[in-house]
Amino acid sequence: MIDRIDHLGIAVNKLEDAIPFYEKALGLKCERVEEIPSQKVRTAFFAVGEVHVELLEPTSDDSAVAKFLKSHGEGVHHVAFHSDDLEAQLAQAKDGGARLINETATVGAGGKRIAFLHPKSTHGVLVELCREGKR
Ligand code: CMX
Repeated sequence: MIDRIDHLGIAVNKLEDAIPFYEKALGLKCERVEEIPSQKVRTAFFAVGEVHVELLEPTSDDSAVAKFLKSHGEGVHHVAFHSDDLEAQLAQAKDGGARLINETATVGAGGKRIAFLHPKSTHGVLVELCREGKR
């Protein structure tokens, strides 16, 4: 069901300060900036082959990313795996001992369906599972 890494989420203090590094120093192109009110973030996406880098800037002090920045500083925030069957993937994760942050998928950037696994149950990495469309 998991067929690729979809994106790496990187927490940054300000998109406008971080985007130039990816564009000028790495030569990548910012495809789009998108605000996701439900996650309290603004995001910027860069394609690297079929994988993306997603920069995450908090839009509120009580957002998950603001809390992460306070405790960890800027850096890798999550790894997102693409799955062709999100419901079955979540059931497998639960059976395998992962703690589901989202029991059912919610809508994230680009209209994708997303769900997170708690880092305390995944050897320290916040894991996102995602898929386009309805299932
Ligand atoms: N990666 C690894 N560890 C992390 C982490 C992360 N991104 N975020 C928190 N943790 C660790 C903390 O360091 C802490 O560990 P210690 O107890 O050893 O210090 C522990 O997790 C805290 O866990 P908690 O008290 O249960 O939860 P928090 O209130 O800190 O929230 C989390 C953490 C993962 C449950 C919360 O951030 C969450 O629900 N995330 C999912 C949603 C999200 O991240 N949205 C933003 C991105 C949206 C997008 O990509 O579009």
